[in-house]
Amino acid sequence: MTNRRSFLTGAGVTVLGASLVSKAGAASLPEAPVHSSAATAAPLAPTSGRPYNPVVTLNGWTLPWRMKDGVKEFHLVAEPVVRELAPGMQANLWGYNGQSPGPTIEVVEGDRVRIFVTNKLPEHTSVHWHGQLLPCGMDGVTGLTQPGIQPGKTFVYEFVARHAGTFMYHPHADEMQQMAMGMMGFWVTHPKNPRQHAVDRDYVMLLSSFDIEPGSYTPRTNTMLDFNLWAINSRVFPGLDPMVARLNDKVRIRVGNLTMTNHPIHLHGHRFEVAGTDGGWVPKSARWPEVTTDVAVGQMRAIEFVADAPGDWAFHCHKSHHTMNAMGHDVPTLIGVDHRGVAEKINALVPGYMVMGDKGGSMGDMKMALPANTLPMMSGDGPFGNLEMGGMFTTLKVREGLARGDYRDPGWYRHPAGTVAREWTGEVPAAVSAPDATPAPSGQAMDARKPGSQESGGHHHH
Ligand SMILES: [Cu+2]
Repeated sequence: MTNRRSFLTGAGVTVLGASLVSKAGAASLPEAPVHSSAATAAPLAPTSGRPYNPVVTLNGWTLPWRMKDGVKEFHLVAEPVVRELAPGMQANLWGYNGQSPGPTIEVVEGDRVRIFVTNKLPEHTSVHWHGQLLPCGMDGVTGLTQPGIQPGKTFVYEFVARHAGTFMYHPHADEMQQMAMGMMGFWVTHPKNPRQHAVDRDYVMLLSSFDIEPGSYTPRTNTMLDFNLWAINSRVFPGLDPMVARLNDKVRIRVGNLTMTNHPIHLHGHRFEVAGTDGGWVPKSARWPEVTTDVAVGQMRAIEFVADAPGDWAFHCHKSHHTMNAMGHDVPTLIGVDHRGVAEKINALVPGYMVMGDKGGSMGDMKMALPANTLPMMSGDGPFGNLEMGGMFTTLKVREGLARGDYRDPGWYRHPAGTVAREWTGEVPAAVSAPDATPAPSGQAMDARKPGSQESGGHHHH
């Protein structure tokens, strides 16, 4: 754990004087810390106000506040940022305080909260506090509850965080563009009693998607559905840190979805319960065991489980194209197609041409020349080779003997002897094979359905 002071002076964090943000009224504005490192920041333990158990934003950070006359004051700056999606790829995004997603805001049930929002974008914006029960005029819907915050202007929002739970913030202004550019952030309201809903590790993540053409840096913001990068906290595998848990820790993972499609989130090796939504906590009697939970567009789900199985467990969206990076969309299915001779002929015309996928789609071990600033579709080095993953994928690493609050990557799991799937070298029993599917030689009688046949039964004998 770090306290606020060491957090602020830690690597990747710089504090901008408020005067850089706004000349008018500089004295009254809280500082707007900026975070540039893509590493997961240590949990930010509260130094004022009610105590709580801070969350960990995977590959992100929590926004420090100042206490002024009993009010928690935060300062968000909406601005263009450069985000490393994974080593080897940077994206020009929009976000808050130097990063996309913006910093996580953590408060306690009953806190009065004042949030200054400065707009350094080239167009107007607003901030909607998704899931909060607040005065209508603080809801952040441009045109409906407030005028847009024009470039260069600062607005102030103020409300009481009335109920504990899992929330998010995002613009309600030119939404399709601004969210496609990465503008969003997480919000956690902790319970007044820190023992209520207490867990040992509490991870938070927002799901986002981008459409960045291979070789370019800026998302296409008019894309409606055909995104090609599926991100957790604006990072894609192998750019995501593992989630770490001590054996038998109670773990919560809070997931919010601000993409334009649903994501069935799946955890290996454990059973979990959905303990909360953006509407609040689910009563214990209404929970049931799951290993996958669908997080629909605009929803949040807080899952809880006991990390009782040591190992490196996959955690991912179950839509298989959401665990791939860009370039996968226009590749035709070629399994079973005989390419022999074709590649050589094409190679004479297009040097470097590669036949892909005739034995399945595996491209993990292929070394292709990629355009600049482009990630491989399927990558990630594991202890047994290439993971062939991208996008919304990371791991939950459960280990015995970790210290409380130690979030460092413990390395790859060392499996007990005899517990890893291995090649069988003994006798193999004869396998039952499918009926011979070889087409009958021409001239031989066969039963075939004539396309479009109107005859009853549709059978036609040759
Ligand atoms: Cu998905």
